[in-house]
Amino acid sequence: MTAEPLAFGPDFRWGVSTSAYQIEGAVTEGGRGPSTWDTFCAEPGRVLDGDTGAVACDHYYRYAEDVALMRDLGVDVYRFSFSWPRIQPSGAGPANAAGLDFYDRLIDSLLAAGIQPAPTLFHWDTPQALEDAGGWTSRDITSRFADYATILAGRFADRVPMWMTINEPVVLTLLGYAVGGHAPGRSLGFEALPVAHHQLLAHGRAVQALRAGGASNIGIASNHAPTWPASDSPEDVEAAGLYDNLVNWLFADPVLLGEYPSGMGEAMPGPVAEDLSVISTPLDWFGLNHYAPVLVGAPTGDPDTAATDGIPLPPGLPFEPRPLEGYPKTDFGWPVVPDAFAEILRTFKTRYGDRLPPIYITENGCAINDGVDDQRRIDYLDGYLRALKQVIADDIDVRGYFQWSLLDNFEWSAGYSQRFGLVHVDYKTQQRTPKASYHWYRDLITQSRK
Ligand code: GBH
Repeated sequence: MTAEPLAFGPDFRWGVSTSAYQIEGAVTEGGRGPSTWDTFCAEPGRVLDGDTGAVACDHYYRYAEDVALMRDLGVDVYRFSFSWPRIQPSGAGPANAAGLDFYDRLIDSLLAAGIQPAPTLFHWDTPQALEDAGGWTSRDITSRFADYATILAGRFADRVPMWMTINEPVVLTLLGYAVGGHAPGRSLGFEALPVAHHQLLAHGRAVQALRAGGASNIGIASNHAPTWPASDSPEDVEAAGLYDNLVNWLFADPVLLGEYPSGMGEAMPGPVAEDLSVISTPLDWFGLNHYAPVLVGAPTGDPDTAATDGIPLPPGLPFEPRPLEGYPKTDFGWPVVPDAFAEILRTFKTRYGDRLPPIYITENGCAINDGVDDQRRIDYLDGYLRALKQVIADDIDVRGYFQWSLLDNFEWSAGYSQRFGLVHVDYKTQQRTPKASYHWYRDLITQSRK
C-alpha cells in the first residue's frame, strides 16, 4: 500500500519555531540583563554536561543567515520569541534601545524575505531581577508583563501581523516551580499553583495591552496532549483524570471558557472571578503545541516509574506518569503516536465547541540525533501531518503549522544533547547544514501551494 502524497490546501500556513534563550546566545551583549535560565545554567548539576545558552546558535549575530535559510525553505511565517531581559534588562522600566534594535533588524529582514514574523512575548526566560522579587509566584509580575507588552506593541505593531503571549505556561509551572527541573529550579509542589494563575492573568493582561497598542491577530502557545490512564482500574482512571486537569484544562479552560476545572479555582490567589474575565479575553486564534501523549497511573511509590523527561518527581504525588510502551520512540524517549495528535485536537473541538477559535499548531517536532540523514524525523513529521490533515478534513479549523525547530538548539535541561532542528548546527563552528528533513519540508510546502 502506498500512501497518498502528502499536501495541504494553498491557504494553509507553514512555519518554523524557535525561542530566544535556545538560539540567541550573546547573553551579556547589547545591554541584555540576566534571565533565570542564565542563573539556572550556572548552578552545577542543573543542565546536562553543564551546557548553557551563553552562545547557543549565535543567532543574535547570525540571524541574517538564519532568515536566508527560512527564505529558501519557503515558510510563510516564523515563530520566535522576544527575550524579555533584552527588552527590559531588569524586567521593569524603560526599554533597552539595543534590544529593540536587534528585533527591528530581525523583523525587517524577515519581511524583506517575504516571511511574516510571529513573535512570542515570553518563552520562559524571566528577567532575574523579577525572579528575585518572587517571579511568577508574585502577582506583581502581571503588571510588569503588561508594561512589557505595551513596549512591544508600541515598537512593532506596525510590522508584526501575528502575536502570541506565553509559551507553555504548564511547563514553567510544573518543571520550573513545582519540580524544579527547569529554571528557576524551585520545588514547590502544589504550592506552585499560583504560578499558573499569574501566567494566565499575565496572558490576559498582555492581550489587552497589545490590542490597546495597535497589535492584532493574537493567540497563546499552550502545550496539550492526551492523558491516558495506565489501566481501567478506578485508581488509575482517577489519577489520570487529575493529571489531565492539571496539565491540560487548568490552562485551556480559563482562556477559552473563563473558568477553572472544578475545584481548582479555589487554590488560586487574588480576585479569581475578576481575573478570569481578563484571562478569557477573546483570542483571535488558539496555539497548540503538541509532542506526545502521557500515560498516567496511581502512585506505586516506585521512583523508577515516576519520571517525566528524565526529571525526577517528588514523592507523595497523587499520580504517576508511566513509560508508554508499544510505540517507536524519538531519541528523547518520547513515544511517536500520530493518532494522539488527532485525539487532542478532537478533544478540543468537543470540549470547547463554538468557543474554540481557529487553531494554529505552534510547535510539533522531535529529537532525532542522526545528523543530516534524519529520515526518522521525516517519518515523524509525515505521520503527524497526515493525522493533522485528517482532522482538518473532519472539519476542525486548523490554519497553520509551525515545526519545532528551524535549528538544532539548546534543549533546556538536556543541553545540546537533543537535536530538534531541520537544520544541523555544528556548535564548534556554528556551521548550519540543512538536513534531509529540511528538503522534505520544503517540498511539502511547494506541493501544498500548487
Ligand atoms: C517545548 O516543550 C518547548 O516549548 C520548547 O522550547 C522545547 O524545545 C520543545 O518543546 C522540545 O522539548 O516524557 O513522553 O511524557 C515541550 C515540553 C514535551 C514536556 C513533552 C512534556 C512529555 C513527553 N513537553 N513532554 S513524555
